[in-house]
Amino acid sequence: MNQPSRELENWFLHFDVTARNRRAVESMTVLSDGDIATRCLTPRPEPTFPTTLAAGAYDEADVPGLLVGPEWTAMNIATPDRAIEQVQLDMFRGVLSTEVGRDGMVVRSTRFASIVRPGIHAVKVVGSMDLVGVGPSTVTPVNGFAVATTDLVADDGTNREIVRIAALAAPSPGRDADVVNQRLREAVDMGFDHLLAEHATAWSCRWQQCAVDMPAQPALERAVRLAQFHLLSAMPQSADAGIGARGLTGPAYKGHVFWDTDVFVVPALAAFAPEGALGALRYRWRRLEAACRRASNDGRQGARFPWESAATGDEVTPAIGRDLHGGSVPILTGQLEEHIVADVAWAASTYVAWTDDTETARTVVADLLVETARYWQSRIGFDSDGSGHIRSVIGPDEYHERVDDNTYTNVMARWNLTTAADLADRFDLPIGDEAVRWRSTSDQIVDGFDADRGVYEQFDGFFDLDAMMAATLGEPPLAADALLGRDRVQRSQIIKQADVVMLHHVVPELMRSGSLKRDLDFYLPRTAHGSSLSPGITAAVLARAGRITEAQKWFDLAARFDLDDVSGTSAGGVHLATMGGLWQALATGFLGVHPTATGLHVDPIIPEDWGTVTIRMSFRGNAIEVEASVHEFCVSSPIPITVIDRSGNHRTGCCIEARSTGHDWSFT
Ligand code: IFM
Repeated sequence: MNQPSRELENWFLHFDVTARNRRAVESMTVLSDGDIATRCLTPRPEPTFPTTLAAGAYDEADVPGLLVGPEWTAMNIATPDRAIEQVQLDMFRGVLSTEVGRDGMVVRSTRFASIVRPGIHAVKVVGSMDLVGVGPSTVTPVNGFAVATTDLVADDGTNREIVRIAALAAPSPGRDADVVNQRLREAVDMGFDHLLAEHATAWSCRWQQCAVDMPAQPALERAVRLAQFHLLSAMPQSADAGIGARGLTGPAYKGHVFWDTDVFVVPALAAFAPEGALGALRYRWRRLEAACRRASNDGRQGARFPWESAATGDEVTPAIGRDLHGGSVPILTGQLEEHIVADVAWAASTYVAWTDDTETARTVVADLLVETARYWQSRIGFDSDGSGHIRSVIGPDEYHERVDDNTYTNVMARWNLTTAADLADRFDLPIGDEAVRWRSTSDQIVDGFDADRGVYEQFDGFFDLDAMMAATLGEPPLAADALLGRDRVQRSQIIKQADVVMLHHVVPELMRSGSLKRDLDFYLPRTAHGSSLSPGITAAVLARAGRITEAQKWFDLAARFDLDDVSGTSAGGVHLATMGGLWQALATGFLGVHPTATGLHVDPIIPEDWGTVTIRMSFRGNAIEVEASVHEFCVSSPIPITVIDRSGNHRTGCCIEARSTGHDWSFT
């Protein structure tokens, strides 16, 4: 197997900081050890807000938000007038370098958040003594966080160097008050350079397992690496916490956990950092009791996971939001966006497909699948003709509310019921005749397929709405609800994000033959891509459909979503679902890589101008590499694995190569 390309330039991201992009750059350059994150460019007397966030540390408001921790980077640093600030993120080593100043009056900083010792963060600042002052001498602990810092100051009469090492701990009831002092002493004894070296080595080890190389497309390569950098950084290490929609990179959505994690982030991590995917599943599993309580309060059985989740696993979606004009709007997703229940189960099953972790399948995954299946069994209503329905929901397309039989929700519920029944059989779970009932319900539930059109109807009555196309409002991505108004958009066929199309990515095996092309033709012109979740999955599905130029267009958009602050919302944190979707689009969409019961399916559809693409991941405990171009692919593994091509041919070995025959692959 090859080492990840160490072409230095493509492991660095450079930003010229301006008043306009400052907040987005802060988000993209947050350094997180998984438990605690620091957001800061050059340290200043007035630090960046929020400087410190911790996984799982929320306040106790009705709608809880992430607590903001100590401003440990505050420093007595002056900057000359009209100073230019430049920032460089070294993704290979997890290090941020900054430079601010002009006319030779420059302050430089180097900072990291140790992934070897979570909670130890450090910064070194060097600059003219006129600019770099000593202090402040203490950092105030806030919001229950503990913090201890040490400044090591040196100067040569002209320049001053300050090394600040901080030990941080999130609020925790049983925490030993002295623990941060002890950790700080150990870190100071090791010294900045040693701490940095071990941290950088740990990052490079992470990359050995998962780096993507796209040497012919340096901009895309950097974007995919940035996505992986933030996905890896978001994995809680010791905290019992989920992964929020923006990780710990900013305050947007108050750090809440959505389906973004289950459907967009977990499948990517399951493939290239399975321990992170397992952490996300355990977060859900530990909150099963809260989900069961919710279902019971609703008069249902099993577990109903919240649309937005924080520390406890209770529903924390706010009831009211604001529109662009500051008017209040009711938010119904917390009551109605129920597909999250199946999404959680699906993520669990995806983890097992990649890892073959039988112990987790028998325990964590079995519990999640059984309780979610029980929920659907009690939620689905039956008409007199025996057909099963799920009425009054919101699907992934949030422009349409209180709809009946949303296809995404119904098909995912069907998947949930049958997969839980299969797992119950596999492990001989003591659930009586429930599995039999689940199978029969899954047969009865309607899926909205219109045989005449060959298209799934997104929900009952969708085809009767105004057939308006997104392009009539402008070039997507666009916020069609803001442009048209809530009522108008609800009466139209314009949809916010991939909905039926999502299913072709998530559960393609359940979709009717021939529907992929027709669903794409029908829904793409109607999709506004008003959610950051949409472009990546759209690219993945288009690639599978062989529509490569269109797939590239949406892939490029997902790649630059935060880098170009496409939606103007990156100030609130990077979009982790877009990042997970980007990796999935590359791996599942373009390289056609996904786990099956008998081996790894590989069927690349690589754009000519991409040259060779290499992805690294872990398949059933082995570090593997897939290298693909238009003409050939090669899968390398330390022990023999089985690869399955487009036509279902199997080949087992440590180095499996195939050549394109034009329409198919031929193993060589
Ligand atoms: O989960 C998403 C949803 O699909 C669209 N609105 C934003 C949420 C958080 O990213």
